[in-house]
Amino acid sequence: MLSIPLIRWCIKLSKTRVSVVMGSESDREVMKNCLTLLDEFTISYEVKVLSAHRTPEATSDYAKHLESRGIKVVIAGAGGAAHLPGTMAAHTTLPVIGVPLTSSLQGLDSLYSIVQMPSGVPVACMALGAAGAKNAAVLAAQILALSSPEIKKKLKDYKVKLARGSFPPSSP
Ligand code: AIR
Repeated sequence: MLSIPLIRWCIKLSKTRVSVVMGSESDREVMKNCLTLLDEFTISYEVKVLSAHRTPEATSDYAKHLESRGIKVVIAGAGGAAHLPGTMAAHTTLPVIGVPLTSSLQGLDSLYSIVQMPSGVPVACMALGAAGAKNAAVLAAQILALSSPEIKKKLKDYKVKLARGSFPPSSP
């Protein structure tokens, strides 16, 4: 007989819909803003640390298999020469949301790396840092809500909470 926590874990595992990737462990603190909101929307996700430059083969291999695993949206956060979102987009037809993370050039390097994709390979570029990490979760929820009335409802509740000031604006 399976225990209830184990059953919950199995359900969560089978319904993973969002992949959250980041270029380094050092990005996790800011990307936690994204994970917290995905939890708020009860959207199941997996988190991977992959680098377009340090682990290029593992990154492309992971991106190529997302769709067949049932993932619907990719969120990719990176700093510096932030090629992770673009690399993900190169290998999948899933929507890719990019989060530029601040680095030595105050994030301008990551912003330009993510926003200026060549035609034919879009990445939805969010704001820099924590605000972008949060918005990535909201945009992912909005994409999933197109086929999920439950997530649509959560988004509507979220907007009400925003208007009430229950979700304070993020620090830069
Ligand atoms: N990065 C890692 N591989 C490629 C890139 N662009 C980024 C990470 C992180 C920054 O480099 O996303 O924001 C610094 O990483 P680290 O590991 O040196 O702290």
